[in-house]
Amino acid sequence: MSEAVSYELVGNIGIVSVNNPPVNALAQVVRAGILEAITIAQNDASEAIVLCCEGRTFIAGADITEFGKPPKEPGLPAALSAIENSSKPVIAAIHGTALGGGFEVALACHYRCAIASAKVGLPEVKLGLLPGAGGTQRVPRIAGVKAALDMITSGNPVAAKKALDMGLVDEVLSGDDVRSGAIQYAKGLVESGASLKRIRDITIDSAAIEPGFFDSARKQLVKRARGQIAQDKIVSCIEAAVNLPMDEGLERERELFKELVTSSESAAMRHIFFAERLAAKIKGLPRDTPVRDIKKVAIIGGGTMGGGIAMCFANVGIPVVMLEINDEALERGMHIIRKNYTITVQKGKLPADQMEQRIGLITGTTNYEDIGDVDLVIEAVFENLELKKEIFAKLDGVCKQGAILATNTSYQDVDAIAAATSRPQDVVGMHFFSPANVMKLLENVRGEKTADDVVATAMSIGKKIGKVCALSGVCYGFIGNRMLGGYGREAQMLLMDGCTPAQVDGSLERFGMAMGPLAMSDLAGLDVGYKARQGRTDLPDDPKLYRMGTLLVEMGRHGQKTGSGFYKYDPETRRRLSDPEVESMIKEEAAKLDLEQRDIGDDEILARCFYPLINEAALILEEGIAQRPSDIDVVYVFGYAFPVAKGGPMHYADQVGLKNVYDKICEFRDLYGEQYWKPAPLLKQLAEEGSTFAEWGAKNG
Ligand code: 3H9
Repeated sequence: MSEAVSYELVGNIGIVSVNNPPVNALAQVVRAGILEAITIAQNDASEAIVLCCEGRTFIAGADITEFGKPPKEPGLPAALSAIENSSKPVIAAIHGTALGGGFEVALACHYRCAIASAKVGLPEVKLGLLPGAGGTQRVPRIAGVKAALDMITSGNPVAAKKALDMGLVDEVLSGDDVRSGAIQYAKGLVESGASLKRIRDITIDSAAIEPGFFDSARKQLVKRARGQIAQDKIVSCIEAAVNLPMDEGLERERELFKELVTSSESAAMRHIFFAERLAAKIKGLPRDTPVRDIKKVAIIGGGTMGGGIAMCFANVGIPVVMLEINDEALERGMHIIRKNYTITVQKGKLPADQMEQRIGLITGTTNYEDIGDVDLVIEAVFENLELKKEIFAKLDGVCKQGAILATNTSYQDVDAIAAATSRPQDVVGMHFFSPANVMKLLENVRGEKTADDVVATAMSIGKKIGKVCALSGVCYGFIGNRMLGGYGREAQMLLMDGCTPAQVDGSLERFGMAMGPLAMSDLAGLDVGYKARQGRTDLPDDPKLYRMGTLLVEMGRHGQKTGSGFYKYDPETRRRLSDPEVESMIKEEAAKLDLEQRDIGDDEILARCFYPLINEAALILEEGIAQRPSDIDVVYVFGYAFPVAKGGPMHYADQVGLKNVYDKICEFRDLYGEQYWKPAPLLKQLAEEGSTFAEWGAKNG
């Protein structure tokens, strides 16, 4: 037997046990081991076979590291055929998460039992793939076409109880001991003379599918897919499950899986899967670095940001004290929190009683003395360094020793804030993204004096509250906002050179950005950038620079909140509409500056907006602000809605070719000046070496 799979006979039940830590992925040794064990079990005294797993989970899927490499025999279909064609019933015993190929193994079994805490799912779409081992053919046969489509195109897991209701599992076991529960269940099946239930033998009633069902599913998925191709192919597979015999359906599924596994989208999404996990690791810090216990949290500031952060902690059962300057502000903050939870309840995503429980965990105060006992404070007041320093000096006075003092600042100097206390080792940046209860990214900022265990705690508590964490060093804007400067600047420069706002945003949205930069500025408020620019002395004296953004604010067009900005907004639907007034104003302003307007295509728009971002990222890497290129990709995908199917700006740059990026930046430098376009030395070096950020990361990250 292979090392990763063992087989033993316990009474009349054969036990196939997979042991391939950490998540029992279906590496070649596992596939071979299952095949061998099932073959042995055919000829021994067993009357039923239980397939279970050691460790924390049932099989969590194919081994993703094998994709993109030459296939190794046996393939998964061979192991699944052996299970399905077994002469004795095979029972999958599920604990943890049965995902992807892992759940497909379970679906090939004749019966599936699970403990109550288990989940099953087909998350392949999140890797730009589709279930390639029968998932698209078997799930519609047992759960129905609509449920299968929802499950496979969302990729979201289903808890055991719901899986039972959907017909995905046959039994939810009592207790946590999956192995003995499954043995009992198997014995019961043997005693009752249960048949070999093969999902493949079920026929789907195609007459029950409404005409046009698949076409309308495709249309609905286009928006969610944001340029990804897997969704459409999943619909094709499920259509095949309805219209073709099982073996032909499996063949179709295999064919489309092969197309996806070699696609650039899936490569990008797999890159992000591993990048996300790598970002949690801190260079030079052992994995088992002790973390501080966080049992109670205080948030300073109950505005939109503070309220959102409070919700993140209440959502995982951690009590929060929210501190505001007066009762009125506090009440406003609590009201926003209640409103946000109510929306979640109305959407059916949270039971009403849980909403009350969560709100019950959030208390308010206006007195610093009341937060002396908390383990973590997160300051979330507006961006004013002096105010933040004052607050940290107060925190230093009241907080217990060992409490972590975090600032949610987006730009300010964490070291200067830390210096306002007598305990800079306990000060760290925890930069949440708005809305904090929704956005996945948490950019933790390590100050010069931040203690290792404080950094480790910020990363681990971030994971606990469901965030994807990345670590940044201290600089203006940290990783994400620092890179954004040139992106926003060029979006406006393009207007002066001949684009309309809709053209700029359209190009970036077709690329896959959730929202173009000008529409995004309208959403955030044009006055925000305007005010930030007022205080800056480092900007070139150039009348072209941010001209439209400035003029629009001066006209009272602050973006969505005033009903107009780069666009106008339908007062009823809030839909954005091109505004001919803005378009002619752009032309007039360009004429005043003697600028020649020209037709600009998508390629130039993408290069002008993204290459400054990539160039800044190269500086960030050289300066050691980011630990590795893939962390920057994580920041952009989870914090700035960069399309995951493009893998983040660093991965994208590698795909375009760093020489191409560098040459273009040099071309723009010659056209528009070095004050905007100055190639980063690292980018130049890698371009000349014919290397990539990924290769640099592997050596230095
Ligand atoms: C598929 O199945 C295709 C089939 O339909 C068709 C085949 C023909 N492979 O996430 P964690 C590593 S596609 C390789 O931190 P958690 C991970 O990188 C697959 N490695 O733990 C990490 O390594 P490290 C469909 C994997 O407890 C370590 O395991 N399945 C895989 O927070 C721990 O991971 C999926 O997409 C893998 N499949 O979460 C499921 N999975 O320690 C993907 C994990 O070096 N996996 N690793 O950083 C997950 O969603 C989560 O890992 C899971 C555990 C929920 C299982």
